[in-house]
Amino acid sequence: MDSLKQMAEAVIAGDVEQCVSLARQAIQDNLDPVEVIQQGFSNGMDTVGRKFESGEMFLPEMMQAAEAMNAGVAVLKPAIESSGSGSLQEFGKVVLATIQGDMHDIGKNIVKLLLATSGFEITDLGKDVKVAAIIDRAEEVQASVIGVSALMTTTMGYMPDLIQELQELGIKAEFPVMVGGAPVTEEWAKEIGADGYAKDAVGAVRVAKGLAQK
Ligand code: HCB
Repeated sequence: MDSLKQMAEAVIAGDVEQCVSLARQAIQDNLDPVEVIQQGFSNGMDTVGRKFESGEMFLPEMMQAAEAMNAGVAVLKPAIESSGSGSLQEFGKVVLATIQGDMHDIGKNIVKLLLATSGFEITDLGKDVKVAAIIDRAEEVQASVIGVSALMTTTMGYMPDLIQELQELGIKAEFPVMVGGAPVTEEWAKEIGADGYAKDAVGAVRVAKGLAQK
């Protein structure tokens, strides 16, 4: 089995030690740490999600898988940070949050890591963040981009609220909004009037750079 497949399997098994060991091996083998996260660990998470939905896995196993993935990502973090160009170019400020009602933050944290290592200054508001708090902080730090994450169909609905609120306050043009998270699609992002959509963290860096330079 190739190492990316082993990583996915280790996440599915919720095996923290194996995730750590595979991540360490990946660094030794000079594998691209971002590819390792996206093609390895995240693929495992997709399977976990499907198994949870079909009733083959339950909440404690999903939590264990999340712990294993976080442990692997933590090992890769310094390698991503040291490969970043953050100190070379400043692209602007991003206020990041997982939207109200939503406790999923693994993806948002990966987006944060890549944005930070690509030259953005990040204000991370964490998870389960109310629309008003996101807007307040964006105004306070004079953000170049607002990045929001939603992992559930039930919480995606707060994203249009954020955009509507910015419109009502007359500050929509000042704060472009980038949306993402597994259930979010490009079409939906357009429909709600978001300024950008990214399917993964690498895409989020590209989209944020475009929005920050407008
Ligand atoms: Co959670 N959960 N969960 N969960 N969970 C999902 C999201 C389901 C889809 C699983 C399923 O049923 N198939 C489902 C949601 C169904 C729906 O849509 N309504 C679900 C459910 C139902 C729940 C609970 C309600 C379960 C319960 O309690 N009965 C509960 C929700 C609690 C709440 O939020 N109020 C819950 C809890 C959990 C945990 C705690 C066990 C754990 C989260 C741990 C944590 O985040 N700290 C968890 C997990 C891990 C998942 C799955 C398996 C994986 C999510 C994940 O981390 N993926 C997920 C299934 C799935 O999504 N496939 C499942 C990996 C990351 C890297 O991908 O998509 O988040 P990502 O991020 C990408 C990408 O989207 C993009 O870049 C990232 C990196 O490449 N991106 C952005 C993300 N945000 C962006 C923002 C931008 O601006 C731009 C790009």
